[in-house]
Amino acid sequence: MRTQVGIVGAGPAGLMLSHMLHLEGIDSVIVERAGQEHVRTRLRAGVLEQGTVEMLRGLGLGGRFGRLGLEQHAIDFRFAGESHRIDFHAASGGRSAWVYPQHELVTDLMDARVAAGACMFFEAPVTRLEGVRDGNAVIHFEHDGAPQRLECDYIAGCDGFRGVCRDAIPADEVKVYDRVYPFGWLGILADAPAPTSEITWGCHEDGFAMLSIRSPSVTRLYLQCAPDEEPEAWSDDRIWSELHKRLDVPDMPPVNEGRISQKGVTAMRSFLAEPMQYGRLFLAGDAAHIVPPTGAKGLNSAMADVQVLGRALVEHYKRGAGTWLASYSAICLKRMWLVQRFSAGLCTMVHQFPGDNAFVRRLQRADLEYMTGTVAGRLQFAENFTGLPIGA
Ligand code: FAS
Ligand code: PHB
Repeated sequence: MRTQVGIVGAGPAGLMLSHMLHLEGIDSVIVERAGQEHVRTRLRAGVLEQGTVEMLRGLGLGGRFGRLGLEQHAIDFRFAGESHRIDFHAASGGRSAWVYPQHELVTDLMDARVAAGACMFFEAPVTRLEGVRDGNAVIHFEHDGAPQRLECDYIAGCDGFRGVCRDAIPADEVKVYDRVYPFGWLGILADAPAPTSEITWGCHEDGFAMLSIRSPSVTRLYLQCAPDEEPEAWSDDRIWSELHKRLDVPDMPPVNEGRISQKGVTAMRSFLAEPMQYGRLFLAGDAAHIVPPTGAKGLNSAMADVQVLGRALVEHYKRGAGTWLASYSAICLKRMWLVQRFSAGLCTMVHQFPGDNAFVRRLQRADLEYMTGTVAGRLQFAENFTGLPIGA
């Protein structure tokens, strides 16, 4: 079996790349270890930045998004018992973010690939890559109980943090930057409408909390917890009590309670592997980088990588030029380090770290006051939250 671009992973990065290439008449094959239904229904991110939305609309994927996506203009930061809004729409000169659950985006992408008759293998774990350096790239995978091989011109490693593609780069050719945080997020889905129309952060001395939105009747709420917390250790009563303590302030409607339909703990990590390319292999999305979900940058960074990689492959196949392919990693890393800076900075600003003394906690409060209370602070947050330029 042979294709122009072999894609490992059918998450948002792999599906989006395959869709982009298809629109330009470039052949790709996706190899995914999980089942299609599992991929479609995994609950993850929830916020799209302006650049991702422009990408969806530009690639003919704005239909369902246009009906279900909820445009956001501001975030309400709660600290010192008060509400401190950042209107990032005004501060950024009219840029927005949208609430649109990742599984809805994956559904849109998967439906588009199925409708186009894409070649996709599910329940097909990739076991190893071969020949990425010498130009005879091969993806080895298993499917229907038999070993398979896919020969490719190029391989896109879109297989997430725990995939196999990053390890295809020799250890002495890759530099890893890693930071694991001493806390996690207990995330719940609740059948309860948001009390206001805005994402709300609780920067409380007992720990961080967030209220986000998934639909007019469903809210996504997070509580800072121990990194190895068992979700079952949190009763519904304990969850709602902590959410009210960390999010409610006088003069604003309190958090609405409702049936909790999903409960899980997400660990927090900042991770980046350099370079993001090696020979015929190109890493995109979580295969190359992880950010704490604080800044809502995981999914959006995957889309930004794919926008650059898709453009580079189209330039190569359609115009015979290799400039973008040669500089793919440099272009993505320049932007990704700024995304790492924003995500890690926010994470450090709003969470309570074990062992921090009163001075550090007062510095956190000063950072929040500067970010929400000054023109420069609001502009910096707005530029980053609505999305940095891609491919600059
Ligand atoms: P993905 O991990 O989505 O997809 C990789 C795919 O590769 C998977 O389908 C996997 O099955 C497949 N794969 C792996 N190994 C393979 C192999 N050997 N062979 C074949 N296929 C293989 N981001 C936010 O912005 N906000 C959030 O709130 C947020 N919450 C998250 C919660 C959780 C529990 C997790 C895990 C992530 C969360 N993220 C969040 C980050 C998330 O949205 C990612 O950034 C996004 O899924 C990245 O997309 P991909 O790079 O496509 O990787
Ligand atoms: C989410 O809805 O998952 C979300 C929203 C805003 C953030 C981070 C995550 O800053």
